[in-house]
Amino acid sequence: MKIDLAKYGYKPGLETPSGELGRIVRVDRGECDAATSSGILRVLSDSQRSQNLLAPVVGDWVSIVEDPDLGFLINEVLPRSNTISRRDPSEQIIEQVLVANIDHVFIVHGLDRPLPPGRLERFLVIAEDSGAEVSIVLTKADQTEEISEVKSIIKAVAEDKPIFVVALRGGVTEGLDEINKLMEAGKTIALLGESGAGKSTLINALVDDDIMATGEVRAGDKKGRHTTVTREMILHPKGGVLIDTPGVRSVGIWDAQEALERVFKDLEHLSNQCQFNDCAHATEPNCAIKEAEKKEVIDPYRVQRYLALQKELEEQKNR
Ligand SMILES: Nc1nc2c(ncn2[C@@H]2O[C@H](COP(=O)(O)OP(=O)(O)OP(=O)(O)O)[C@@H](O)[C@H]2O)c(=O)[nH]1
Ligand SMILES: [Mg+2]
Ligand SMILES: [Zn+2]
Repeated sequence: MKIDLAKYGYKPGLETPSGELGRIVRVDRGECDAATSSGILRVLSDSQRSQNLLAPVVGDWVSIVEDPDLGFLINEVLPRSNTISRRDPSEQIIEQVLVANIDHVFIVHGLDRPLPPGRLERFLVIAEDSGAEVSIVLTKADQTEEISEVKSIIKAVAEDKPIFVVALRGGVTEGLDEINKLMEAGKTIALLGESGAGKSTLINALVDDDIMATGEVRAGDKKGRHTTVTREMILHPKGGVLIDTPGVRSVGIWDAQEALERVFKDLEHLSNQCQFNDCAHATEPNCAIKEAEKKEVIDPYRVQRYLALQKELEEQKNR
């Protein structure tokens, strides 16, 4: 089936000198699905032969060639306009690129559970670091009476981010229109959030089709069951694509100093008024952060979380 790659985000300038242009819509071990103008192709990532080939991720634009023995091969990953990256969850201190070439990130939270501000801050830093737009989507509005409390938690750590609220249950689809308005041909939106947050349910509702499997959360603690196990790109009827991702409890930030400073610009701004340039906001005299804490104009827990994230980045630099 022919595919109009403009719907998948093709922009002039994305050219391959040799081979066919494709966009990675799904990655399994060593094999990927790629959308090309002639349809979805199953392609191998040619990293055995070309050692320096980047491992392709969902959202990548690639050049595909046909090998008489091996079939379709990716022979080049085109330069990425941006990535969403986190620290690899393995022991090693390395980067893991989650998705590439993203226009908008949705941080998805289910209102059937509490929202720890520290978790939101971490998601904000990795989303902000991509340079894409960032919004927060609250799902399961039918499951809580405390939406305004949750909104004030969000305002305290992400005051400038748009918040969307949806309720999707038994045929009820509240709040979808606002999100559907954002969809347009060529736009790529990635969804991040905890397992059970309702990412796949939201995508199904947006595309009005049961494409992604969804799973009940555990009755007691509302924990998700990790239903989605691979990152996957889904085409929206208006054009534009949504990327579903497996749920993660928390993310390790990666090489995101500037994003950290933007997410914590309130504290960055204050710390410019400390007496010492390298103030650690601990026991130094004339520390603007400590003074603001004493006056109770800033949340000391937010300061602690900020310093912990800074330390995390320092440790990565010094490895
Ligand atoms: N009541 C209600 N339930 C919802 C809503 N959105 C999602 N759910 C339910 O929440 C559960 C988890 O939804 P999923 O879409 O599988 O969550 P997910 O974020 O994709 O989870 P993982 O794939 O594990 O990361 C399912 O039982 C959904 O039916 C909502 O707005 N209201
Ligand atoms: Mg899912
Ligand atoms: Zn200070």
